[in-house]
Amino acid sequence: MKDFKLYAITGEMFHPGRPMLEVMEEAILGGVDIIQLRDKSSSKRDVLDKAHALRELTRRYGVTFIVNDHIDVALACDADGIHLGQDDLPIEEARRIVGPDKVIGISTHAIEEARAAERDGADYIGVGPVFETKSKVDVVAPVSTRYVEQVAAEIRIPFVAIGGIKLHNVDQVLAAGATRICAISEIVGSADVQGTCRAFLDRIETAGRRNSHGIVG
Ligand code: 3NM
Repeated sequence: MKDFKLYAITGEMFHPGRPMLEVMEEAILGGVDIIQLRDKSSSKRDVLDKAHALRELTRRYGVTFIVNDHIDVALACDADGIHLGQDDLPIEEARRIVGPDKVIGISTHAIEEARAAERDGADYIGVGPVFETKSKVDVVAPVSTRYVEQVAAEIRIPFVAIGGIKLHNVDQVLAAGATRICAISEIVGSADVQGTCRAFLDRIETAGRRNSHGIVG
């Protein structure tokens, strides 16, 4: 898959009164390179409508588009890939359905799940929730930056840190070895979505430069 640094997920409850497409376009203008449609409450028909609209938007800007949970919606709108949870279809079954070219990502919350995802052919994993989050209802307890360190040391496929990541704590996550960051509330709930994305990217790039010079911490 095309590499990425900043991954934004939709979260309409964080921007009441503002159209989702407008907020996600601002995130794109701020530099996010993946957008995921995540909608656990709308009807499948409504999710499909949103998916078509986001597909059109992301294609216009050359941004990767991922659909959460709904493989059928992902295929119907020709998304670049799908994101699975641990209780969704197993990766091998999902791969059989979507074919070799689509991206498959999966959320992981422990190193055993990360190892299994790598073995089963995931293209990337989510690593979290690093901190407490209110954006996910069935969320497990925070895994802390310790789990980020474990994954950074052991897992070879791309991983993205997620869960409660804000501008005020992202440096801890980057210091633990993350090079890709995902957020919902801090991005889409921001009064300045573009500025927040640029600030995240700046921190990610600064941490990357420090690491490539062998500076720790
Ligand atoms: N998945 P926020 S945490 C969707 O750990 C999601 O797999 C998580 O939202 C995981 O940036 C999470 O607002 C919510 O905390 C992320």
